[in-house]
Amino acid sequence: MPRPNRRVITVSNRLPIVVTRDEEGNVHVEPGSGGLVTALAPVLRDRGGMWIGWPGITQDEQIPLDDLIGQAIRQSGYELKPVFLTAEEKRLYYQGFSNEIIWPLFHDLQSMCNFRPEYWEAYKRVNRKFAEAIAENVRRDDFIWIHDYHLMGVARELRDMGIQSKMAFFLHIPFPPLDIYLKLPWRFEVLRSLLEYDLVGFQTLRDRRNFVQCVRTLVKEADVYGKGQVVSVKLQNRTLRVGAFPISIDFNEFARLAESEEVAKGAWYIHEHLPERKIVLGVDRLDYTKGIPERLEAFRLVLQRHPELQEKIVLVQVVVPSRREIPQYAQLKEEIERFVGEINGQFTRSGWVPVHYIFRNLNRLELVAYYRTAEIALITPLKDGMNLVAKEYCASKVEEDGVVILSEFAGAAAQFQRGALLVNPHDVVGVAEAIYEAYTMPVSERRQRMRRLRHAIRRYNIFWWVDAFLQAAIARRLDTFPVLLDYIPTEG
Ligand code: ADQ
Repeated sequence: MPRPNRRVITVSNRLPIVVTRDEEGNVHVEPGSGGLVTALAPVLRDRGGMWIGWPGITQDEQIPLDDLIGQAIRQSGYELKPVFLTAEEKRLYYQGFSNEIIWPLFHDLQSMCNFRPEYWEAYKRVNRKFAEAIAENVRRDDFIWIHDYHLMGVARELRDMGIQSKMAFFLHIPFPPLDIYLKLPWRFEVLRSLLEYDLVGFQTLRDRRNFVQCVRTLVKEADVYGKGQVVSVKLQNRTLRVGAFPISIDFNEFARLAESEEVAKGAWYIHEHLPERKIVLGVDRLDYTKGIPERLEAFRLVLQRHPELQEKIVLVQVVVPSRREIPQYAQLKEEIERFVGEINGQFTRSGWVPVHYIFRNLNRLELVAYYRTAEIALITPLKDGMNLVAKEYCASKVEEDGVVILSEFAGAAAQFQRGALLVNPHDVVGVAEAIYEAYTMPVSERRQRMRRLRHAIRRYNIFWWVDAFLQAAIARRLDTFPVLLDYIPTEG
């Protein structure tokens, strides 16, 4: 473990705060509440660390945030340092380089990339801005932990500024195979910057292997050695570690919420309106990587192939609005809505609507009520770093009954292979048949599978993840890690 007095400086694109405006135009700031914040908050509080990031509104909006951030700091118990972006930086660095290049490329969708040189220039500029904010606040002994694909270039900038502190990076999205990575016009610069960290962490062994293969191929002097969860990369003058750390959730928090009276009431209310029907649940951010149209097609197919399921199941598809300034996202929304309309038009009978479509943010209690009440979770991304919805669903199944249908291409598949029904999301017939299998699965098998899943998620929770990552960054020996598995499909 890092020395107890070593401060942790966490850096992510977004600060863990939510800035909202009420009907009268007053601005409010509240501390964020995701899994990462929950896990890192005690670490930051105990060690006196800080979180550096963009507050989510641009300088051009001219909203004075100082007092509000001061308030958020008092509530969260650790320091928050905002990095301000202009509207143009947001457009080129965030929407452009991060979300029109790296996001699609790293999810194997190179045809959706928009490789504009001005995006790269802005990315470098903003990464330097983040590096400057870190340099102003860091002490020699601090541990700097940088998150995600928006900030891959920060290490290079910091080293150029002479910062010697230990630095680690975690990539929340997949790392692509060599053939795809090679398409990136700035492939050497990005790789070289990643190699400036002391530890680079990925979600799965597959991502780690992809990264190592890119390093071996593109960086002639690199020598990779070791095996297991964490390996070492030796360069001319230094060595860094590269590892796989499957991110997780605060299991107990979800289980506790699921057992609360509010959630029990909410869950009852949802099912009361869908009597004697099994609920198949999909929950995703609006994103083309989540495979929502393919999933709808599979649902249509199961109703056709097994007509006895008609009037017996409903698909509740929750979509969280996201990145709507990017045209592909707006198109996707239209495609989903057209598809839902078509399926409902084709199958609806008096008293039964097959697809219930919800397009908005749900609060935690509503979300957990859906998790708790749905008999089947249908989680079929075309590619996903991990997928926390799958883990949240299992943690919320306090009665240990429920079936997970999960894409082989979600990072979570490796950990779920003994409990979930794993599917190829492109194989819509296969997904349709998995829905049928889940629907007809005997209760004893459902329970056995769900128990296994819950056991693994309870054990390898978000607190385990933070500890494992910090240990890999600092520990001398690396033999204390559990053996991680990969998922490899088998025939038949
Ligand atoms: P995401 O792509 O956002 O994250 P995911 O891991 O599924 O994907 O997390 C989504 C989060 O949003 C979940 O915590 C869920 O509870 C929340 N959420 C979903 N629907 C909601 C709704 N309607 N209302 C409110 N909240 C909702 C990226 C990567 C993932 C990786 C995570 C963490 O793309 O692969 O698992 O980071 O590393």
